[in-house]
Amino acid sequence: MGVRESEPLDVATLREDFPILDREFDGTPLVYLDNAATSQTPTRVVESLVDYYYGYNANVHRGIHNLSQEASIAYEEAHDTVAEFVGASGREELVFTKNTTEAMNTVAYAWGLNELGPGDEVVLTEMEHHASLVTWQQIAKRTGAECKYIPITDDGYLDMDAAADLITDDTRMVSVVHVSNTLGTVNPVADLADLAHDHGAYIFVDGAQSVPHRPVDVQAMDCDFFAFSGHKMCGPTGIGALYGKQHILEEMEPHLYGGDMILKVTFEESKWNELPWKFEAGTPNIADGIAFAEACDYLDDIGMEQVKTHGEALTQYAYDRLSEHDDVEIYGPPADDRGAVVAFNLDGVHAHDLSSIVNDYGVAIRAGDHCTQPLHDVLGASASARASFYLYNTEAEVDVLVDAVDEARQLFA
Ligand code: C6P
Repeated sequence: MGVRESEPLDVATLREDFPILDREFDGTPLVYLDNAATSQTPTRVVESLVDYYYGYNANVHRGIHNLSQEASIAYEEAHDTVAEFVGASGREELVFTKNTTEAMNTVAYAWGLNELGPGDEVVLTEMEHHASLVTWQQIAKRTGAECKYIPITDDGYLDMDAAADLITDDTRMVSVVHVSNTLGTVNPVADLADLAHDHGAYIFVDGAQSVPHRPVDVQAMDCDFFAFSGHKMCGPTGIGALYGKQHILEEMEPHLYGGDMILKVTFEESKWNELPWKFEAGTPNIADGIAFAEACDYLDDIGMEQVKTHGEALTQYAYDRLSEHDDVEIYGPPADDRGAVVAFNLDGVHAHDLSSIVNDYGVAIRAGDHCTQPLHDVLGASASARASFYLYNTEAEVDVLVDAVDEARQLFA
């Protein structure tokens, strides 16, 4: 498939890349609308794993034999591919991690524990995922720093006036989600980066829900750190990435020690390896790293602009259809200004019951707090149901969801 900037996605053909979408449960076809949790994996990404294990499985950076050379080259080049996918300048700025959560923890431990102290502030938002909220909260407790939260407006945007007041010369880190996994809000991260930098602070952008769905350029947004996960963007589980500006990563001390992250070791001292290996201690996740790059190539071949356009159209459609009844409350900004998630509640039906009923229709959605408990407190809801879309979803699948929600409405009437 070539890049077709202006053409809509050929979803019917594209679905053939995802054999799992043909699954049925007792004759009911699967409708997979839980993509914000984990996306499905196309055949060529799975094949890249098989190719690795059947063809050149060996440890990297540790052997001069042929297999190790092949694995090392593929693993290193995977960093280049993933770096390029988000606009980083090269592999030096792109550390492979287990996932977004581990990327956050890497910066929190390697930078936060060393740099933060009493009087310092970390500014987050009320819509943070627990991956950043809990991480900075705990690092703040250990260092004596304080966390502050930018509030959201009634329509689910960040209150940027409050942001301007909260980010001060005491701020050392601004940690903000790019696209909210619950509200779908697309935050103005470049503006927040300017605000942070005006006060000498760093900004960490959580791109778990943006990189899979829209073109991202970390240099254009001028963030200092950026994190994302392979399993939400057609890649395998167990692999993600931390982007960091090279000069910052160079200044940072590693927080995990062991093999491959060193250049020279004596009984007294150790000298760290060059980037990014300094932050990849021990045998890395070689196979999944290579498959992660294959997923980036897959999305690149389709075209991220088309992926974005398709997601926006489907989100608008789902929003409109779910809004046909006024007993449905949808959280977050209007349909034409959000990421590909729609979190909602049906009056009188708990989100878990709703999720269970739509499951009988083959529809997979998520119910709960979506790892945003404090945000749900702000919304005044203990839980919500969430449908989330990706490049292979169709309007017909949204219709199945809406029919299933109708069924729940009738059952609980
Ligand atoms: N959100 C969801 O269903 P990991 O688990 O490390 O790959 O990603 C964590 C994470 C961080 N930030 C955001 C905005 C996220 O959405 C997620 C993962 C999933 O919404 C699982 S809780």
